[in-house]
Amino acid sequence: MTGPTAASHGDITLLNLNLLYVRYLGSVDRELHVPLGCLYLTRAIEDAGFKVDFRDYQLNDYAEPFEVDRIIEFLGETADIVGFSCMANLLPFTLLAMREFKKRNPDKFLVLGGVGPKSVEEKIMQRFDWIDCIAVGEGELTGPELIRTIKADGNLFRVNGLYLRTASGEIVKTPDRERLADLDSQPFPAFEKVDLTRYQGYGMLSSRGCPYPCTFCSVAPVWDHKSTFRSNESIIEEMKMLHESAGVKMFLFQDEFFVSTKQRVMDFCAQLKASGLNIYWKAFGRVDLTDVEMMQAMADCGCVELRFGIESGSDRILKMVKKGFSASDAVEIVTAAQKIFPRVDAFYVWGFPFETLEDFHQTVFQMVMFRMMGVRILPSLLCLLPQTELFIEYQHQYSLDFSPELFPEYMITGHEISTSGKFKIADAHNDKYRFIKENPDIFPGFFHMDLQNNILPKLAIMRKFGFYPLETEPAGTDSCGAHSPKQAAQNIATRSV
Ligand code: B12
Ligand code: SF4
Repeated sequence: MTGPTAASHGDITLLNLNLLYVRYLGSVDRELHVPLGCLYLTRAIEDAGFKVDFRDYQLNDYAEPFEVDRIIEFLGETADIVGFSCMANLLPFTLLAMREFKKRNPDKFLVLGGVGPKSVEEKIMQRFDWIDCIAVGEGELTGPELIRTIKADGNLFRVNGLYLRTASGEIVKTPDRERLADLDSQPFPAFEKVDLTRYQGYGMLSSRGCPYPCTFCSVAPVWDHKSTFRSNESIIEEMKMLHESAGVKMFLFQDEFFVSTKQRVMDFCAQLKASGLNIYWKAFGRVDLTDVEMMQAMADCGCVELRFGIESGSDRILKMVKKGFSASDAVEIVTAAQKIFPRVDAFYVWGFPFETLEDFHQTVFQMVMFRMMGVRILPSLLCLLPQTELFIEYQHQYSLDFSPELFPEYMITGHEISTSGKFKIADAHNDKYRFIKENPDIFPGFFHMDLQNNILPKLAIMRKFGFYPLETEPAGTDSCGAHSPKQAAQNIATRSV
């Protein structure tokens, strides 16, 4: 089934493990998103004259995809260099799958990339000797250089943006990989490598990175707090190409800094309207960078959903996490947005170790109020990703608690089963959680700070107000509302063909 076989290996086999998979007792929620990061990387490698054997694990149809043997089966025959791309949620599974793959293919060179290993690269290299190399940051320059160097003399210590191991076992980090300054210089992702009609989510990136300092956030540090931009012409050209070649009607702007400046957004809207493209789109706003005129212009050219990271209804918390706006600013802009767009999303983070019950009640109050206005509320339990300022600052003040019944939304992997308001680890996946518990410093996102006194009492309140299912209710979730192409309210198709 699934993966291609021997005939198609090239200079590198690249496996996409960035995927959305939520398992319930009787069903699975899978949303297939075009794997943009891997396709940008593929384009750059192929333009440098190498052949990429790209495999998207989203397209597997295994009943149980998270057994390491399934990955081995999916990969089958590969190139001599095998790249794995993952986010933090599937990092443990990816590492275990790479161990098994290396056991069976000791001569293959295994590279780990993507945002999953961010900030824990050195620990991974020290502890798991089956990983030959970790690539950090954007891959468009690193990927081709890596292949070229392996094919030449193998001296990877000359390639920027890598973690490597010397013959004596020492871990070496090469100089940082420079960011791509001009995103327009990058060609479009290698869409021809995938059957676009198989996907439901068509992402777009108008920029990369966010300059803000929010202490709980993993996006900004992933991109080293720097942002780079594409021109509106390039973005609209890509939308046009996808619309014409694959009938894409709904585009999901994935970048958090879409609304970087009013002028840029107003120009984009004017150009999109002038292009005559009959499409819909969704994007992220930011409370203090968005105003009524801008939102009206967005809605006038097809924007059907705007999402705001509100995070907290408490000014004390907003200040502590360096969010940069107040609770009343959020009320004002979300109220205005709700009158303009068919759908408005409000994201919250709860469970900060320094969040008092008073702070928390202010958040719940705001969420209830927005919900009554028709705003979609998407609360997420704080996820302690290792690159976040919050985790770095508080990691020594609290022990890390593990609960097999409760994981932050960010760490849902598909190994666990979401039952009525709780998670359940299937016996077959106990090995993954053993691995996680043995390495809490590498996988802190699966843990909590003060489960008993901080998280559980707040969860009970969330349940009481209907933001999480009661233990007696069937589970269901808008777990990845951030990216979701679902547009139930309007029944707008993702593609026209
Ligand atoms: C699009 C997206 C998704 C898509 C992924 C689509 C796909 N199939 O690829 C979907 C919707 C599936 C998704 C899901 C999730 N996502 Co998401 N997602 C994003 C988003 C918005 C953009 C990612 C992207 O396209 N980046 C742009 C490309 C260019 O970068 P890239 O993918 O990192 O790839 C580059 C490099 O990393 C490198 N590279 C990548 N792989 C490899 C491999 C090799 C070998 C090499 C050499 C280089 C290399 O080269 C690429 C080109 O430069 C980011 C936020 C952001 N703005 O970055 C969050 C983000 C990646 N997601 C995140 C998370 C946590 C999730 C979820 C796990 C949880 C959640 N609730 O969102 C879920 C999965 C849930 C589940 N139940 O399974 C976190 C990851 C944190 C971390 N440190 O891992 C991010 C950073 C958002 C955040 N708020 O923190 N996501
Ligand atoms: S939470 Fe949003 S605004 Fe804050 S740093 Fe992260 S992406 Fe930027």
